[in-house]
Amino acid sequence: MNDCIFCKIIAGEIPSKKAYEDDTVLAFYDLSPQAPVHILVIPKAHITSAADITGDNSAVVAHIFEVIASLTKQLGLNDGFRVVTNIGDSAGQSVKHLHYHLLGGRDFTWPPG
Ligand code: DGP
Repeated sequence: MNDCIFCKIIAGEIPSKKAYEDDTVLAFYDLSPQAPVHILVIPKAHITSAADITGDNSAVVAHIFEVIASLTKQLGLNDGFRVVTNIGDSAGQSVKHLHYHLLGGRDFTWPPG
């Protein structure tokens, strides 16, 4: 996607601080962290949001959660962490490329705002 910020980060056209990368998944630190640990985990294939996950593209989502589990162990988030994905404007999705926010290093309230 030509105008997608996250596709540009994947392509290396916009710099990012990487936490993990393989052939299908990239994890990088959020520019505007909302917790001591705030990493975005994204598929390299452009999927607009979790509302666009189908049987044809869902394998990468399972892999994303494997990456998240591995990252949290590496980062020592043993007391807990939160994974959030915003879908659409009313949920506050500002970048229309599927991404999972991995947040940790502090306590979180429930329900979220
Ligand atoms: P959301 O609001 O759920 O669509 O989250 C998008 C997140 O992406 C937001 O927390 C800020 C982050 N973000 C936006 N642009 C960039 C960027 O160029 N680099 C990095 N590292 N993060 C970005």
